[in-house]
Amino acid sequence: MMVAMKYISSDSRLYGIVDLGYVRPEEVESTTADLLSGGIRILQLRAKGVDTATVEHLARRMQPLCREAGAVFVLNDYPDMAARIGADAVHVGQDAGPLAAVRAIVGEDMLIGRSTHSPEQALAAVAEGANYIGFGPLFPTGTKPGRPSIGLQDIAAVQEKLGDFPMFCIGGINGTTLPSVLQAGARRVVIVSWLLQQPDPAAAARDIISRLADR
Ligand code: 3NM
Repeated sequence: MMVAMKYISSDSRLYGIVDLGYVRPEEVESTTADLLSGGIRILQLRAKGVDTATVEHLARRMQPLCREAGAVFVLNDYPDMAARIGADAVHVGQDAGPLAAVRAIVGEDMLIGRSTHSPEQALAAVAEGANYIGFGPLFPTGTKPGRPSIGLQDIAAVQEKLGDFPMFCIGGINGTTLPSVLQAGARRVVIVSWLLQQPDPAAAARDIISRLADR
């Protein structure tokens, strides 16, 4: 059966991550439900340093919740697992090698996202066939400790070159830093720790999404 590639809608402006650095395994489903009810329509499972059987178990729990909400479910880091479970997208870093190799594993119908940390890497990822990119970290962040921040100065130029291509700015974005990120030309953002640590993540997501509308 041909399965159409999922599509990152032009109004998917806020990308959420259920990151096991902040969410306990037993909270993965409730956190997923909260973020989806807040309107997030692209949601990743990020489980660094967790055994692969647990990652797969959690991915298989998140996936139907995302599907039911019409959201893109993204698995971080494991192209073979993403293919096995039929994820909508796989997200890989700069260390994952050429995207053609990732594409060979996941097939033609899966979205591929790549982390990029400079304008050169951003343009290269798009040229290599990424379906979306992350661009950051804009600010220092405890979610990727020790990673140098790249600042805001390149966002507008890269976004200009990419047109409507989905570029998600990431790293240290929160309710307070968001205005400066938008002012710098960002249209889409990933917010991890701040969103997960809000008393009401669904309400916080809703508020951020309203601030990102019509970018
Ligand atoms: N990737 P927070 S920055 C997962 O620049 C991740 O590629 C980054 O988390 C990159 O919103 C980052 O908590 C952490 O800062 C984002």
